[in-house]
Amino acid sequence: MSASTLITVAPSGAETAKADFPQLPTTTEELVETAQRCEAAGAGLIHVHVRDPENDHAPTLDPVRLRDTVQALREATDLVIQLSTGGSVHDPLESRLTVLEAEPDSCSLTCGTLNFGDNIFLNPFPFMSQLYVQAQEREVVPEFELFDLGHVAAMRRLIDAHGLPFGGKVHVDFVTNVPGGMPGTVEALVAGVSMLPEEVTSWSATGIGRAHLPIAAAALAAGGHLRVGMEDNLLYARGQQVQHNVEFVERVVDIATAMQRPPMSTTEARELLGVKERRTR
Ligand code: KMH
Ligand code: ZN
Repeated sequence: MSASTLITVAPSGAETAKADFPQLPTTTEELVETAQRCEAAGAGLIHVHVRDPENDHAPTLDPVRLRDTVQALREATDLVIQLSTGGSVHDPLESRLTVLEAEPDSCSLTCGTLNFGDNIFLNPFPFMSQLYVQAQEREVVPEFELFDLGHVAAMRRLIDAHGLPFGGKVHVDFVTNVPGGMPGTVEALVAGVSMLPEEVTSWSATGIGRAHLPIAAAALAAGGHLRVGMEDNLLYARGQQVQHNVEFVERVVDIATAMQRPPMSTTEARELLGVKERRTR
């Protein structure tokens, strides 16, 4: 079990509209301010979905905005910068591949198609393969997003077909409680962890909505790392909206510290994930 905890913040996602939830950080300035506060509180990695303030803050995969966002975050923080290649459920596969051109440290790589509420989150195996190989070529470390138990088997197939990721480490993240994916229960999480191939060097977990806290506690107890943020949950407590992503980070820092698994530094996070040195400051 790792002595310290990697805390990932996923501050916005692609599903919530700014008009419905104004505290969602969607401009570059808001994202940078969020990243700085979360880093100071103990986060080591930021999982980023870029939005377009000139288009109602809708999700965008515009290459210029992606590159500028990565650069702004890199100049302002030491966080590991992970761009989402999942995008929104409406993004075409070809555009999702171009995310790597923005040269993030890490990219998400979802290991299978699933129902995503009333939509389909499309991740056919040939797309996964293409993304994986391109990430290897561009020296970007993938984080395997596992929304279901079958995704563990698909990741196994990917590693068998193409070898280890850039950097040699294999980090996975269980995203539980999406309507259509694995439930946000201790039993489902433990089943997923027990299936992980031996190549996996670290794992984290998150629970959508009301599974946020139980999955964080279960992951800590089982030796995993944590992901929190407004992408996954909008309520800090029953009936109480979260006002800033740092609230979620601070809460899990307290829990992890009490459980003798304090947050890891950004230097430790870089070593854990095997990311390439791209820092500019
Ligand atoms: N927005 C979801 C459809 C990822 O970032 O890679 C997909 C998602 C996963 O959020
Ligand atoms: Zn995401």
